[in-house]
Amino acid sequence: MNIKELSSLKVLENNFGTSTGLTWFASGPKIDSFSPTNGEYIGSVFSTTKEEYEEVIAKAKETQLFWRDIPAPKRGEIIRLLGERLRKEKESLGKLVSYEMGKSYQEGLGEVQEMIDICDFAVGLSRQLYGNTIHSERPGHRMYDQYHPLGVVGIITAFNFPVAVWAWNAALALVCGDVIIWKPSEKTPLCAIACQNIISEILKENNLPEGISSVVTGDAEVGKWIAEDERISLVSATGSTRMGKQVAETVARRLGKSLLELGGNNAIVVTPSADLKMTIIGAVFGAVGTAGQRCTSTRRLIVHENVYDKVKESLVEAYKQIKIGDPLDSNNHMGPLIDRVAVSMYLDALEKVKQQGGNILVEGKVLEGKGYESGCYVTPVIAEVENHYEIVQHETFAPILYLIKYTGEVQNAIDLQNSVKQGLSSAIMTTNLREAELFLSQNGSDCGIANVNIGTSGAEIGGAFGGEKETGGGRESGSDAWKAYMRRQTNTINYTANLPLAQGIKFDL
Ligand code: UN1
Repeated sequence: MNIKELSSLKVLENNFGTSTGLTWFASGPKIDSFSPTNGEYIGSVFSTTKEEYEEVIAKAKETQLFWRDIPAPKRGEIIRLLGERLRKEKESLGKLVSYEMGKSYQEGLGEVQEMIDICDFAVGLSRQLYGNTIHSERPGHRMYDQYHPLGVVGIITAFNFPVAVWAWNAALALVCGDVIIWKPSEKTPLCAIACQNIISEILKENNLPEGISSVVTGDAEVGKWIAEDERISLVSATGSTRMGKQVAETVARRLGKSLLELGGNNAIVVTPSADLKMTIIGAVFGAVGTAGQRCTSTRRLIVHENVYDKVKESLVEAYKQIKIGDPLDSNNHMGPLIDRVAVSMYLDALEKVKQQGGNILVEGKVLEGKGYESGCYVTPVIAEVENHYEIVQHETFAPILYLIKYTGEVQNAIDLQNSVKQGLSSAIMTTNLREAELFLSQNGSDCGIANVNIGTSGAEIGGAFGGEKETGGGRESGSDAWKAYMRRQTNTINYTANLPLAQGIKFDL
């Protein structure tokens, strides 16, 4: 791809990795960005030094006092403009995502669509930051709760959704009256620069000050500064469970708030009554979409013995059709993994599957030759395994789909589905109402997302997104996820000349 096509995003105009909203600076070690699609060097950014970080946080802190005073619907107007600008930049930003991260162009566009959708959602939300009115137990008293801006929000994002996850957090936090500091993955710094350039123009056009939306770049050390920083009220972190545990511990030590969206080990349960055509499409997209690097990717297929052989055959057949190659070429279904480190993790996992007794149905390999020069293209794998294998219990960020057989009642499949440490996304394919309802009941899936007759990935922004157990418990995006970005206050007002105490306590002087 010709990177000049992306000139509207200004990603190559400067190579500073720090921004306080309107201006760019930074002088720390260089981060180079290479495209996994062809191995070519795209550009570099200078990472943020500790002194520069201090400058960013001081500015953010100061500006939050200004921003929290702007009426929420007016803040919403800025997000409306952001959504408008994203509509204009959808193709160019989608291309950059595809080129720098390696997901298919369709999925790159899908990611930008999520950004647009969350902006629309946040604009409406800016007039709906409701609290409840509560009937007081005391005469002449009124009670209600209200939500105030929280302060500075730190956003740590992963490479796999290099723009959308920032937007989920940014759009909500900004309408809620918070200011934001973003630390993107060092694997996709140019996507972050593009987003920051987009929001920066809107801030400039509206004469808004520095410090509303900032970016800092660097490795885990920069993430640690954010997690340790008492001036940051909420740390929203998306990534591996390992990273999330470190962030959670550090933030908890200072009793700060964290919002964690970590690993998944997502399964689709396929019951005897499942529509198999739908099942195969849902499972294949879930397993190979984004080359298996979504946190909602389908990792396990738990299939009833009555339909097991049929599902197995259809899947193997479907995998033969998958075209792997340049993600910007719309004929291809699957692009590369993010880098060679990811490739070696994939190979390592395949080794373990074999060692632990798995039966490989569709072999995995690293592709070589024309078009595959980056060394990041691999083939998607299907392996027959048992759920308790150590490797199956782990999230491997690669296109490896595990096939697991269950017998008897659907409860047995649900138990297998729940027998992992992660709890993000889950699905059941069934036309049996009893099975579907059981799966969604308190005795069913223990995940934050539970679907019927759709796959595990591709959640809409309107629902709260996140999961339980080692997935971290946070909820981002739709529904009432905004509440995490605000502080709640309960107010009681006495409009009488008496002072009755709650709980019926008598206290006279
Ligand atoms: C992620 O993988 O970090 O459900 C987020 C999906 C997307 C979000 C995935 N809406 O696949």
